[in-house]
Amino acid sequence: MENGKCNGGATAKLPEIKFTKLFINGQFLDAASGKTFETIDPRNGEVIAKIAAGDKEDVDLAVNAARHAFDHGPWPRMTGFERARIINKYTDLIQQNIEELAALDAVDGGKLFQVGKMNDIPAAAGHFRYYAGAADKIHGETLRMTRPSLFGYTLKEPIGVVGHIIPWNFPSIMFAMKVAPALAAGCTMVVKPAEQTPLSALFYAHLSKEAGFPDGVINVVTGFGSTAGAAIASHMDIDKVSFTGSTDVGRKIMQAAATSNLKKVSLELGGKSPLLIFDDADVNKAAELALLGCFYNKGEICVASSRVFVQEAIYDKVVAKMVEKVKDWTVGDPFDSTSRQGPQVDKKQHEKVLSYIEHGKNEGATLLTGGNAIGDKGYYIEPTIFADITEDMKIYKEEIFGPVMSLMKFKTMEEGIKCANNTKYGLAAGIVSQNVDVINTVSRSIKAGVIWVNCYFAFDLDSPYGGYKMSGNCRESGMDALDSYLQVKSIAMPLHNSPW
Ligand code: TXE
Repeated sequence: MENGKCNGGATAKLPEIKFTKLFINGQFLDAASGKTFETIDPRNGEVIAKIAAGDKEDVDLAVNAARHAFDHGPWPRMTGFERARIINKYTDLIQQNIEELAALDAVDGGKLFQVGKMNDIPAAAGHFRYYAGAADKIHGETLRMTRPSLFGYTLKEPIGVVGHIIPWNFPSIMFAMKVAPALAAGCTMVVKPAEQTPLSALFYAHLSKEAGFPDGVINVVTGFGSTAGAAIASHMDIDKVSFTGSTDVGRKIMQAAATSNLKKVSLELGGKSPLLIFDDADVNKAAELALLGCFYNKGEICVASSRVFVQEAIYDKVVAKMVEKVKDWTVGDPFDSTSRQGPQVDKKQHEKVLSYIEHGKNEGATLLTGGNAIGDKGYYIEPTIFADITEDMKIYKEEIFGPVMSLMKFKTMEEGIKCANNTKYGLAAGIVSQNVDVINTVSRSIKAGVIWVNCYFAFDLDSPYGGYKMSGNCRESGMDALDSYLQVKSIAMPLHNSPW
């Protein structure tokens, strides 16, 4: 291959698949229809396991269990301390099973095993530990009230039964990001993992039983979006749906909520995030950040810096450095510790990314490196960089969700800001500069929910994360996420026996 290196065989052990059924009310069950679907290994297109295909009937069963656990069970009535104890035990169990969980995400989603082991699963555990610490710190406010005769205060109460619909690109982190704050708040829930990557969610379900959550608090219904996912979005007895995925499906979920019970909706959607490299940047560091920002997790990340803008004075140097460095961006088996990029998640995503690459070539962009599928087995694609992009090109405007970078040149800071904001999305942005005035002006001018300065993917449990514009309407991580699973109740009473 022309860029990147293709490496050899796997080095880590493949996981044993122990859990393939729905997890409802503390039991592993077949789907009511008896149907299953195949989950596929993207390294070779082979079937890993047959998984229960949950549908509306199964969602109803799971929602009934969650409803019963919420209305009559101990979970929302426990003290925060008691909830924290169980969530902490769950965290310990996740930490004891890091290798197995990382291996499940690697074989199911083509994600790098080493990165899973060092980052994704520890980060998932971190979410549970973080929100365990918050479970006993949920409180309302004493109000001043405008009428002196009234005493008023607020309570924060759990929102109720939550439906979590999660995507395939970060199966463990997404599970934890949604489930952990909802648990701390005292909610009960039904989780639908993506059909491409159901394996780790079922393992998390198994661990939840061992941790001692009461039955019905965490339910997992595997299945397809148009069936199980749609049943969650339109369910009359779910109080909130939290969704991460495509903007198109996000719109459908909002519509389903509007036409059913007006459940609350949290959406974390697509992106086309810009990285702005200013002419005072260190060329080597800037090139590294650009490659990492765009090709990490094979570009299957909603905050990928898929549009890279370089100020003209250093444009040629940065481009040359990226083209040199991408040669070391090794594409290969996700179990091989020398791989930096595994296969795309499935055939559909592989074909989608390759078709965008064809569009780029046909629309007149200059292919600097990559541009091809790798091998005849599995869903591997070369890290691909296009230059001479114009703003009307499809590859510039649409989320590709693969290892494809659009590279552009800008002259002034004002032009850079304008280019960065020229998108319907607003999830994240990166700035590479040493100039504090530039950093401050640009970070305040970009319409995005997350700005990373001289770094990229600087996620932190304490740092709220979410989109402006069509990238979504919620914040995950931090205390904002906890708040999104709580609702405020205002209570007022007269002081003394005075008229109010
Ligand atoms: O996503 P979907 P897909 C983007 C990315 C990618 C594209 C398509 O651009 O190329 O979306 O990926 C469930 N009602 N992102 O098709 O369909 C589905 O089962 C209820 C961005 O896989 O949005 C899965 O659990 N649920 C992204 C989840 O929604 C439905 C992550 C996501 O699937 C449903 C993934 C329906 N009608 C893809 N249809 C991000 N923001 O990180 C599907 N689902």
